[in-house]
Amino acid sequence: DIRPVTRALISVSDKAGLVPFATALAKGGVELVSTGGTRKALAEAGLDVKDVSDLTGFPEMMDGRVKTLHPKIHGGILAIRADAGHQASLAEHAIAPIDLVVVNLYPFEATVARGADFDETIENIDIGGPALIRGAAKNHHDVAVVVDAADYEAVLAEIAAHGGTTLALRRRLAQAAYARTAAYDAAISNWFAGELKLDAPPFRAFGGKLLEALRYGENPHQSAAFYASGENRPGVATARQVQGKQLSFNNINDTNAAFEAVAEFPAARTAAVVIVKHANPCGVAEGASLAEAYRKALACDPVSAFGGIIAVNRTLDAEAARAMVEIFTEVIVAPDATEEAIAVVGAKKNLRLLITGGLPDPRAAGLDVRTVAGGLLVQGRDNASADDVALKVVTKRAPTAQELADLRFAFRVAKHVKSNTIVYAKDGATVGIGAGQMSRVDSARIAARKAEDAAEAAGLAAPLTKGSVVASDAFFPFADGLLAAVAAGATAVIQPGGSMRDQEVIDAADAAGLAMVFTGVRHFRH
Ligand code: 93A
Repeated sequence: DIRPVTRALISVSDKAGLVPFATALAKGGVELVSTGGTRKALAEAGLDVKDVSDLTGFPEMMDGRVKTLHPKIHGGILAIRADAGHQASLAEHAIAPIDLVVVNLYPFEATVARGADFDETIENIDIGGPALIRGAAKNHHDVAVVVDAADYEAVLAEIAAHGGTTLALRRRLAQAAYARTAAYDAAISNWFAGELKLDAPPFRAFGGKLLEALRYGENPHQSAAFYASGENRPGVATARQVQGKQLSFNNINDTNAAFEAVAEFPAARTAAVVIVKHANPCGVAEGASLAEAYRKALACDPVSAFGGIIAVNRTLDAEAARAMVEIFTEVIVAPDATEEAIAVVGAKKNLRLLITGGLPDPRAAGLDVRTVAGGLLVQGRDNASADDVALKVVTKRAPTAQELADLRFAFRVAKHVKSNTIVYAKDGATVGIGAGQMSRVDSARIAARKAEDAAEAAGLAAPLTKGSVVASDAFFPFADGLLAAVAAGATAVIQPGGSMRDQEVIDAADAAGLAMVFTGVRHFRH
């Protein structure tokens, strides 16, 4: 699979490293062909270089807009060496094969960066260069393509070692070539989007399809739009809106948080409801029916649930819908809904009802993308499931069957609460959720205090955290977070473990008679 290099087409805007590279090629007997500026630079270095127009019989024209765009060039690049028909075409049209294409593009990004005006920026969109690169990369079986001076060395080394390039190198170079043209086109479309004041230009780089322009973003002074990622995942992006006002940016974000969380509960096993406010669950419960699960979820934090988003894991029925329309709710999202339930929701004209047709698979791989200044941060979705983690009992006392069921429930919920996360749960319902604090102790205290508030509102003698279990999204770095949970009345704990002070935390749990299990899996969510 070695391909000797007899003819190289070199057309580079950035001439760094060019002369030594071309000199080495020429010494190896390679015929050099170049565009105007490149040819001039090489000729000045004393090298023998042909002009592209010597091959095409056409001059560069239209201020350089058309230089290499010619069948004599592209035929020489794209001809398959082992194809008799292609070889016949080369011969018939007197086309010289090209074995190496070296191109770096008009400096579009640098032109934008230095604040050039519109016309100059447009003129710096390279057309012929990407065509050369893409053609050579396509025909990498026979042709090597170099888009980065950093690869000059590798090409020379292979020619010296093997008298030509290896298929392995040509493949690697082809991949780099397409990465370069993709990034180049993304830079052009992002610049265009910025010029046209379109929303969220970076997402265009992902090929996202615009679903709708939103009235505004997280706040009224921010523009916003909703894009489809193309991922086949039932949810807010693919849902049918049965009724209600247009979804806002925050509605979409919160609805997604609620629906991804409720999808952790297999519909065949249990009915489940998640109520979300500001992207955090404020009540989650399982039950024999959706109506029962909703009442349990609502009881966790009825104050926060006002104006919230409700997600259910089963077909929404009329009984559940009747319970839900009793207080003000922004959105209900369900895999499906009965006609009767739709009619019940219909009484509230503004309430948005979304039908997704299914639940997203919490175990599915996928991407999580966010922006940072000057960059995009991409990670695999947190697709670890509470059902799959092997629990390790670390205390003297092992959890009872009821505690164990609630521990798994609480950890399932904790995955969907912003860190630092503390979730108290009892009888398949959250009874206190502490989210988004910078210290785990604070999350534990907030969750306990919310449970006290809920108990007071419900006229209960004691908060439901008494005799509850508690989940922590990450290990307790010290015993203090655990002691706060003990003070709130928790009897069992689920947490990843892995702290330097695990033993200190285990000792504190033993001293309080707690049962504690380690998951080995962390669910940070920021
Ligand atoms: O204006 S172009 O899009 N038209 C072309 O046919 C063409 N062929 C190569 N630009 C074209 N190029 C680009 O010219 C190359 O990508 C390279 O960046 C540049 C090198 O020009 P010169 O050798 O004149 O400096």
